[in-house]
Amino acid sequence: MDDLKKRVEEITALLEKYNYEYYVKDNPTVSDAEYDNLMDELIHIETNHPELKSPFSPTQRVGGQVLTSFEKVKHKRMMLSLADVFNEDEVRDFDRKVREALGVTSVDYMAEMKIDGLAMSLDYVNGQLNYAATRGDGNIGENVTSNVITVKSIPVRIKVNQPFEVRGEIFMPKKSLEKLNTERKLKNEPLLANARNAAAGSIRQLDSKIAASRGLEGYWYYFVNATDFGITKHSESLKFIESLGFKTNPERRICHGIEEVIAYINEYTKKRPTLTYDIDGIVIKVDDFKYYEKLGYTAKTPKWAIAYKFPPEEVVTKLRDIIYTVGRTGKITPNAVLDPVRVAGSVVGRATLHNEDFVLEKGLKIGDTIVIRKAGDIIPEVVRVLKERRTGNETPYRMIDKCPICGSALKKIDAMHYCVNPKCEARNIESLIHFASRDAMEIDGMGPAVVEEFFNLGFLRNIPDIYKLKNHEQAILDLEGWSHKSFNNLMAAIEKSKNNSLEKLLTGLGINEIGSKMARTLARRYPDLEMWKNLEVMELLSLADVGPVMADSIYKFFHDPEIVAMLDALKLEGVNFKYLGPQINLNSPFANKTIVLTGTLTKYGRKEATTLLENLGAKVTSAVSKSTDIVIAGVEAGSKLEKAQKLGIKVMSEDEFIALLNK
Ligand code: 3B8
Repeated sequence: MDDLKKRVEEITALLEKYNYEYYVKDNPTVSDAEYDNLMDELIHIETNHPELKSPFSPTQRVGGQVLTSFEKVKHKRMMLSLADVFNEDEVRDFDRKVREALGVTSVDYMAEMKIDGLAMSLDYVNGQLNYAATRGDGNIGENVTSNVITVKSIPVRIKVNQPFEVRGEIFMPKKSLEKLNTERKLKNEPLLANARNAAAGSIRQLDSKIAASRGLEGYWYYFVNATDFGITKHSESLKFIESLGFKTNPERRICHGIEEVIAYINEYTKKRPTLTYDIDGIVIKVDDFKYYEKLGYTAKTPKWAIAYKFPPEEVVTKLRDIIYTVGRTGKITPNAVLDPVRVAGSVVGRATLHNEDFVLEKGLKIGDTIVIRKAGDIIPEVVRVLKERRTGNETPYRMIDKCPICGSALKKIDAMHYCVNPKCEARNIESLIHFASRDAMEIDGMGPAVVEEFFNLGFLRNIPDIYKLKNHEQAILDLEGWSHKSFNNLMAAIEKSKNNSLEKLLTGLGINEIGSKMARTLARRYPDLEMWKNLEVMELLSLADVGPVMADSIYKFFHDPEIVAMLDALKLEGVNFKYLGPQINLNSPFANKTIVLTGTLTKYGRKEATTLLENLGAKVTSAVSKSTDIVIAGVEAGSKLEKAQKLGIKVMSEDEFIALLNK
């Protein structure tokens, strides 16, 4: 047995060494076959002797763990983020403030790539990875170790026994993102808009096999305990963690004074497209630790570092046309039709123009040469017209005055134009799409394209028609792209939707002002749709969170004879009208209580605690007042706790709260 244990340790040490050579140094010393043989031997031993299997075994780094949720981790030291600056002047301002605070004429900085990924903390105890955690709110993050260890360049053991924490970025290299998006396109899944979303989405997978398949990487840029090791400079701390096996980004440079920083920024602005990963800026850090304390911190950011963010990429293209879309509420939106161009990682052919005023302000004419970019790196927007490029052949813009779909006159409300014809096809199509959508009735296989096709063929005119689609079986099977299997799947999804809880139906009905969150709150309060037909405006107004506009909208909706008829038809089809979510337990000490959460809750996050309390019939609010019944105070509770004590409101600790949850 001891021999086997020794062999496991031997193989583990070898595989860790080979991982390091291959994934960190990019310099393998063994063949794939040799590596695979060792891995097979280890798998074999672990299968026959599960007691010898460690969660950090090299065999576990291909994924396999499936969690139901991520545990919370309280960071040993606050995990801060960086303040952003957007131009050269602001970079110089930063330098000036640093020099003034320190009373020196020039400062050495370290300039680094600002990687577009997900910040991560790696904590080691006795030389063994203890956890990998996300930043979260800086105080409490999530334990995502099972996913992070699938990044094979990360050491799970280090040759240091002291408390040890490094921080860095987990990211998805450009190649991995492209591959993932190609796969998603084939499967008709929505594409990931950027590297950050892709990395965050991968690390949030509960099944670590998925994270393992995403080709993630990590660079480590901050050594929390550096001074405990006698290290005096950031640049040295990076060399030190590198010597322990951590991958650091080689594209870094010590800059003597701000002019060298500016030169570095200019150099890497040019080099950016040649990097194998996405960066969204440059990080500038004071190199010498002896200055850190003097420079200090704000609540969220250190004052000894800053992030210079690149301006969004701007691209020139042509405005070919302006076309209009009609939303579910009848809202008319002008859209720019563009010559397709590549911008910030994807090809763009459309951009929203919001409303008439926006187009007039920008002074757009059809045929214009224009500049576009992506706002927040995701949504394409028109920046400006290049008037000097006009030829005289451009067509002036005029807002339409009739609905492009049904032809009825548009009505202008504030800045927006609306088609107010309730029978407008476009509005009906949008309503049907909304009803079937994920937040609403969640009918798989009934996306926008299917709804539109069925609508145009006359199979679907209104919501109850969805439940009569089975009568069109032969006609649907005759359509291109449909098989018995896909038809049956759709029918099953439609049947399933009949059993949805009330909040999904309420969301799907598309009552103005009622989104999915409000629908849930209201469904708890009035758990049967039949009750809704008799609600008075005054009663609705008495509810917290319901204002006059919403109350009026709900009242009008349920007093519209056509809608009443539609609801009766749905009931006849067997659609459930009742709330099926967690029942309010009137015996719970939290039922009907108004509760404020303050401080940091360590077991449940704030969101989770709120849901738990709401499910018990409590109302969770943010400000302490006379009408507050209970204040639940977590770690480091501040002014709200003081106020509660002043007002004599009952205060509960997190432990008391947890103990009473199941009462
Ligand atoms: C302190 C130093 C936050 C960061 C930091 O590539 C701090 O250094 C930080 F409070 O967020 N995205 C980097 C990157 C991010 C940070 C950093 N260095 N290279 C990044």
